[in-house]
Amino acid sequence: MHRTVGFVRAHARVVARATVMACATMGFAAAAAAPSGSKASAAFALPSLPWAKNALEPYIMARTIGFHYDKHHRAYVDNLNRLLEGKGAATGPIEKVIVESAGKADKTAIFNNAAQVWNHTFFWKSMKKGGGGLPKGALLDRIKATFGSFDKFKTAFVAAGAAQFGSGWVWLVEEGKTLKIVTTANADTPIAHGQKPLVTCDVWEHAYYLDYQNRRKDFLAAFLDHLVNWEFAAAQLE
Ligand code: MN3
Repeated sequence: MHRTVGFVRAHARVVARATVMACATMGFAAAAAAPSGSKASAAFALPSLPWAKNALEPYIMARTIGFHYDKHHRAYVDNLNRLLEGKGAATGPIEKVIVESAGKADKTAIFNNAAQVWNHTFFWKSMKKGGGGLPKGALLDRIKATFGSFDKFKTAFVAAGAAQFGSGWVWLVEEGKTLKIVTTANADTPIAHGQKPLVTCDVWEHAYYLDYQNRRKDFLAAFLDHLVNWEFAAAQLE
């Protein structure tokens, strides 16, 4: 969790609001309200996967995506809606819920579930069939300038993801005008810290255990070599 004292917190919240606006075009808007008279409906809907469940095979098998999306991602959506039910807090984009609950002791469950909904939606978009390899153009130039070479970036990204103790995420983000590799623990997310995510890989065991067991590094290497969607990453910078 980020620091929650004095100036640092106030500054972080201003930055985070700007991030919410920057993310507002990503398609995470709340679902339309229920027709009157119907049973109260979910405020946030589970976003569709951007590809078929078997599209990432053999690097991530359909069975893994099935559990990960239909059980884990859906549970975060359901939990969030249950937590927000009757509180009138589910209006507006989910980014607003995340930023407004971040670092608040009485809203930890709301933050965890909202951030996990957002992180997973972003993770699916961070991958595609036939992905991986080198990014193009300005993004490649910036990665080389920041990390020394694309291979050095890959080594650092895999090392960071492998070193994340327990559950969490590894990200390529832009902070200010600087690219960075960062990790977040559990549900935590760069959008709560004023950083702009470009791509992420989920390093919770549920993301890879069926396919890779304890070989998290092999999963991270497959993510970079065969799955990462660099066009999506580049689009985040535009
Ligand atoms: Mn996950």
